[in-house]
Amino acid sequence: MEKLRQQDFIDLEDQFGAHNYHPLPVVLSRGKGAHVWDTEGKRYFDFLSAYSAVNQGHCHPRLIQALRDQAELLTLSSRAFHNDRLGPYEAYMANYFGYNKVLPMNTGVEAVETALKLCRKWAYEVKNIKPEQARIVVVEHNFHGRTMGVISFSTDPESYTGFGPYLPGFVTIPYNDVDALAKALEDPNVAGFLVEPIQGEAGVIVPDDGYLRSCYELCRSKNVLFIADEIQTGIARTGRLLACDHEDVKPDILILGKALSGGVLPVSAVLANDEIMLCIKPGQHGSTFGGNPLACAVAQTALEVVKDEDLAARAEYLGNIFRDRMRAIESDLITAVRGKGLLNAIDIQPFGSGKTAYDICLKLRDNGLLAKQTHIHTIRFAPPLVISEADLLESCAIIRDTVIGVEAELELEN
Ligand code: IF1
Repeated sequence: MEKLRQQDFIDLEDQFGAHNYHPLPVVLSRGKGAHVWDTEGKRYFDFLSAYSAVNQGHCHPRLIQALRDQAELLTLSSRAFHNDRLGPYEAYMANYFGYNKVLPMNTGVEAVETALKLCRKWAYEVKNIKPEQARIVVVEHNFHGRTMGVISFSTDPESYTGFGPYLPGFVTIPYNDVDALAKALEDPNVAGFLVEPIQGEAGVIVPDDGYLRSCYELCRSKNVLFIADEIQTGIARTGRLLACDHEDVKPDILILGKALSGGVLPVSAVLANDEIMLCIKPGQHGSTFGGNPLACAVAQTALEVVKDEDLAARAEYLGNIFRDRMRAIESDLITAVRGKGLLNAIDIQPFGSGKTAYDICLKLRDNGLLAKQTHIHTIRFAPPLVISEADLLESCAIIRDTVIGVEAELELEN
């Protein structure tokens, strides 16, 4: 068979796949650490890391070894039976994050749904809210996934339009607004507050210092569960194990996904203490694949790697270098640089040229670096945390040269 070119793969997806994405035109076939290669052998720095799922780097040898070893023994038992990886993994994980209990799921959004169900159960069984009356407070510009439940409280028209009717029981307040939360919590039927410690999809929006802490204390004072979606921010991405650690906040319900498996397979989890977690009884929640031995083996190894390679400290150290370098770029195109650890974004102001962050991402691709725009004028930069300092500096130079090149082009056009 004739070798397929990149465009052929793109055409196949276009013809036979649903059109629910508009990817950057590059077809990847290999990854190692902070690098990926396309089908033609061109190498790139990966500055998306599959939305922070590959914090440990592509195809980390320890993760692949764990996958291989377990794959030859047992991949799936279902929860109808016990398996010999689940218990040890749950014990490791509970101890690692400091919670009594772990509830394993697969994708991120399933873990969010699990947390919402858990919060409602707790509301009725422990907080004694009247049946059907429980409310959960959420914030504007949230992103928690794609299920019916979660899009019901999305404020992004693209995410929710045309998918109604929506699930009731949610109250939306502005992000980074402690007073709004205080007001919302005056309703005694509020059972929980769901928040991303840094909003990813919204454009890497970092709230004011003290926001999480104040929200947490408000929740505490009103007997409301503080539920943190750390699917994107957790597991060392922001320079701490959890983004909530920056403010010494310990969520009542912690939601993890993405890098929990180092990008090897979908593994997510909800953590909570007994008073909350034991509200869900046998038969009331579950998943065919949740807690499967393959996932447990990989996830435990993924967490070990984060500790053994000190990835949180790396993210903190390299993140400071990255933001310094971005702020040093002498270009009027860059109007903002923000982030924490290695979860960063820059805003691009295109001089009314009609050019968008997407156009810059195409140029970055040509120059050997893959990144993804979010909204029209923001580019997110989130390399694997294992990236070497030399590679990070080289990447910063690529970004600088690309932005300066685009600016020069625009000036020529004007
Ligand atoms: C897509 C965004 C990132 C998440 C948070 C839950 C989930 C996500 C904070 C759901 C997932 C992904 C999903 C992916 C794109 C990506 C994304 F741009 F859409 F917003 F990362 F920033 N909570 N985020 O970020 O996890 O069920 O997907 O495992 O295309 O939807 P999932």
